[in-house]
Amino acid sequence: MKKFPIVKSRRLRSTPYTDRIEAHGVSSYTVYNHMLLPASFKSLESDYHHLKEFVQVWDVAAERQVEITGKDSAKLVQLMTCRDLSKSKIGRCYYSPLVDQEGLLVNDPIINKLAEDRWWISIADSDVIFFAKGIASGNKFEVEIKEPNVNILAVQGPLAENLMAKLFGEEIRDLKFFNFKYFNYKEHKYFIARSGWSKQGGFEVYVEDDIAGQDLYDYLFEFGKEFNIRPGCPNLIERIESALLSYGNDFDNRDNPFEANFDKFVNLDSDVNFLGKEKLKKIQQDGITRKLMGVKIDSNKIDMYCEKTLFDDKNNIVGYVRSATYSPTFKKVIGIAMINKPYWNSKDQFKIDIDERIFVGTVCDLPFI
Ligand code: THG
Repeated sequence: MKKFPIVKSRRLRSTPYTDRIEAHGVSSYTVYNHMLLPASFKSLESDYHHLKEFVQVWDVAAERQVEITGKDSAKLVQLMTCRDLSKSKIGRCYYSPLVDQEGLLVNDPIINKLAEDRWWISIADSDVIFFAKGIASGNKFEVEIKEPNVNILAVQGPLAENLMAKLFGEEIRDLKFFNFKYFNYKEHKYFIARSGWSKQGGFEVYVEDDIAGQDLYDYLFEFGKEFNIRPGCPNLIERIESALLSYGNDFDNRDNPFEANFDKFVNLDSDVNFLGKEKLKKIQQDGITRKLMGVKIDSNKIDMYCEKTLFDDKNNIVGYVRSATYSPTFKKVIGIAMINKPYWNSKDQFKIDIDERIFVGTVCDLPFI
């Protein structure tokens, strides 16, 4: 595939860490929430092996926050998600699908509860702020909605905890998965959650002050030498193997939460009020006819810039691959695909055209690892 440079502008926002990651050899970017998100450093495969063994610092400022404060903030946040947040606690993070009035997916953020009347919705790549403002205005809610200047640095990998303990102290080891707390280093205070878009373990630092963030970036590399630290970013191979879903790639506003395997986050039996609740009840009763599953393809490469159709031996459509990559662990292409119901049995075979050659693949369950 021919490669083209991407032109920077104010519309395509940089982050407080852009100068640093460019000095550290970022080799490609993607665009996420109208912002630069690094996609590779040394190479996808080199970054992948390193992430699974050591520790990396990621500029994931593109995971923007939508801050909702005020008297009706809890009502507004609940209206946007099909996950029951009525028993939610301050200091916790909640992975929560956002659904519209049709019962279709709008985003899959982590919702952080900072206070009863203060929430940060840590969004994937869609304009949640306008969705929130529309709902607030239609309901005449007393809320303030804004995008604060918060820029996340993720520290990911099996050595992340050891590195973070050196900076923030041993008590950071007690922070539980999907909990957050404030920790101090030097003169700054940092909001730190145990979370991150990899299954290798780690933390996310929600930085509220650019200078504090840039200092932290430099300190992490200084203290990280002994842990073989490297700059990194969400890794396509690792995240597909782990089945961490990507809004806009694996699912979007044409799909409902059952099709995206979000069943455990769709709380239809609770008495909370959210958009699309009745539609989702109907969808659940009728049953879905397609869902996201894994695919393995006997090829050593695939370029993904649009959905790729899968066919059975009679040329019926099996489904569509939405993300895929070569996996050095499986020694073949693995992907996430929307698969039609007759083909949900693991091991069902299909054909796929890659660069005008026909390859054979099989359907499988997620995650791969
Ligand atoms: N961190 C933060 N914000 C984010 C992301 C992130 N916003 C955008 C995007 N990622 C949102 N999507 C996801 C998808 C999966 C997870 C987090 C955010 C995730 N899932 C765990 C899993 O699948 O095992 C845990 C889910 C659970 O059971 O609660 O971590 O990465 N700040």
